Amino acid sequence: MNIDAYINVGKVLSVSTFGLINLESKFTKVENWPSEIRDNADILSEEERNLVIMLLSENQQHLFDSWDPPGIRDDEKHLFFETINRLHRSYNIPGGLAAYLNSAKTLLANARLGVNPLEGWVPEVPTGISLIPFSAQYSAYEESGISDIFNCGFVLVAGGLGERLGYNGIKVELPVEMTTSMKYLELYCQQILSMQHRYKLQATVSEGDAETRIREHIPLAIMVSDDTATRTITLLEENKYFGLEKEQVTILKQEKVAALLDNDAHIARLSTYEIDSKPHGHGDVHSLMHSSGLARKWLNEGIKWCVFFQDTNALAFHSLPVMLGVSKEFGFQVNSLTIPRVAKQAIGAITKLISKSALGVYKEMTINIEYNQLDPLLRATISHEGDTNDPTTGMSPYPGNINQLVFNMESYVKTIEKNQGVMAEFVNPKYSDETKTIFKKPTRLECMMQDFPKADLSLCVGFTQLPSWLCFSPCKNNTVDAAIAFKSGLPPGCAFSAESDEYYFNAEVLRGLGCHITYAEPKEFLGIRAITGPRIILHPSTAIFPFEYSSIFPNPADVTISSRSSLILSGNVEIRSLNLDGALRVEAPPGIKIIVICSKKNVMYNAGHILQNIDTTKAGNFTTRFTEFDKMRGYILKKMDEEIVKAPSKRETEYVFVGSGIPLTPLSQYVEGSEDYSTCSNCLIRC
Ligand code: UGB
Repeated sequence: MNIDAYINVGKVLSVSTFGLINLESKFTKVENWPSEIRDNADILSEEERNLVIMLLSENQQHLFDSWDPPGIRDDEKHLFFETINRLHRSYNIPGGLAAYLNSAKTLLANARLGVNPLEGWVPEVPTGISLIPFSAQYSAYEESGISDIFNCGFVLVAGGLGERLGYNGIKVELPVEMTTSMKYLELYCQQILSMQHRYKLQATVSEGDAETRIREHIPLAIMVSDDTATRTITLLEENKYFGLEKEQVTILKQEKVAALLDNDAHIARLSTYEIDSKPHGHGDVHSLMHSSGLARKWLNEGIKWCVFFQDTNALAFHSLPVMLGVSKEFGFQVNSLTIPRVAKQAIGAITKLISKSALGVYKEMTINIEYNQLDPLLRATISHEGDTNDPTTGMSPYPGNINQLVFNMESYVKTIEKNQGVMAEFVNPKYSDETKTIFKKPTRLECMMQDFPKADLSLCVGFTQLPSWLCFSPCKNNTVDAAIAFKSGLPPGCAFSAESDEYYFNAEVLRGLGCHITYAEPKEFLGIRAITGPRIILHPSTAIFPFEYSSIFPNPADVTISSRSSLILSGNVEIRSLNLDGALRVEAPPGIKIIVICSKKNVMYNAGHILQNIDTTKAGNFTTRFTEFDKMRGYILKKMDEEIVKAPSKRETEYVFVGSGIPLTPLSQYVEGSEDYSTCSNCLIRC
């Protein structure tokens, strides 16, 4: 343990078995302890006594209020100290819990006074790359980035409570959409697995990368917290890591920090012997990547890019090759994926900050300004109107951060080996009075992973901007807040909108290729309106990146999909022609390809899937009949009918499907044009 933090606050230190105690403190003498804890002195170990000295020195006497005399609930008292010790030792800044409380006092005082944490910095709109999907420029970056897919290491931050969503489980177990019910974690694992299968051989390997040549896997790290650890690990175990090898997944656990009651940083209790603690923010991921040795290990294994992503954004990886291409072209050591931001949207803003001192020293950094800090910063520097839209574009001039970050692995490791991965902290208390003295609920210090560039202003930082339909639609908000956001013109960011956007992404990529897609009129559920069809889902084993879609749909002009249709593809599938008005599911198992040739004349028709409104206000059997996933959507997806195409045997490797009711034909026996003569039992239009 390093003593700097204590020296900074001017205290004299001594190293004890516990760590550091303040020898000047009057609390080194038991007689100076408050009576409740003094009475218990004899039952305490030396380490526990030192913790008492530290707590009392830090003005935390209230923690011993209403303690029982010795002999009563002693086990709970020892558990209390266990928690304090954990909070002390796990805090990633030298000085432990005392350093935390001291920082908290300073930050809380600043928050109360409304001190601008960015005093001296003036924001500007940063320059970055804004791309039009599927333009020549987009495709060039995509092509340049694809050879580095196997050189990525993925880091999922999944320690958050999901308080805004109000869901009781872990967010990564939520289904992305109800057509396949694929869970977020399953989707991410399957995407990594598919990237590994498809792009291993294309990995660019430089001469020195001996490890890359023998590396079999793309690694995944998942940061969890006490709130999410057990359920995340159980989910992985129960599902055999969704196809990944257990050893390619590393779980990093972030510890919590003490919750604080007031501006004096008094630690909050849940009960007499129970401390209230909360997650410290996703910024902990960098200190864990460092302290676990994982970042260094990945670098040694030939990982060139570290990809950070959040728990519920199903669109996260479609643009990864583009980001890699941009990072390579511009030498970005930190590349943030951004979207056009609507003023006041609860996403941070990527901003170039300029500081010019009186002595003429010039500094600049491109950094995320969190949504709660942007408005005061703009008011203090640019305009008293704060966070508003540019009247010409109707959008905020600052690109929106979606916490999808690609870091150059080498400079990442270099930086965290210098600063131990410690990120700057902030506090965001919600006050219940005008004098800003009472908190609505206990607060805590937090840190953010996107603050990484603050650690080294010489890092080359940039962004890649894409429209949100291509890269961002999280499931973060409960339906009430989502409806309020929707009404004020902001993205709802809830289960329904995330599901709708997943279908929309696929449909829009197909439409961009030239397929004939008809969109359904938006429907309203629980006060949120969104497009509900067609519902097109491509499993990662079929395609992830937009350019991959063109080999699945080689003749887009021969593909027509109606607004109420559902098309679900998995495995090696090729749709040469299709006219769909209903639900079609094509599942090619590993090693087999299924080619769909349903000529335009044959409308593949069936009752398909429908969305049925559910009345969430009804009590009674509503609570038992519908799952929490249904209730957070306000509808259920009813599968009335669907055509399921599966390969019959493994004798052949390629099969052709020509229409409903007709057995698959091995490609070798397929006679071109035979589909035109097929009679489809479900066809409305006879061939
Ligand atoms: N998370 C952790 O792993 N640990 C924690 O202690 C806390 C969170 P939120 P937030 O894209 O919509 C972020 O709570 O923090 C994980 C950006 O800061 O969902 O309000 C958690 O599990 C903001 O700039 O988001 O805002 C989740 O996976 C903007 O980009 C992730 O961290 C915004 O996301 C994010 O946590 C957005």
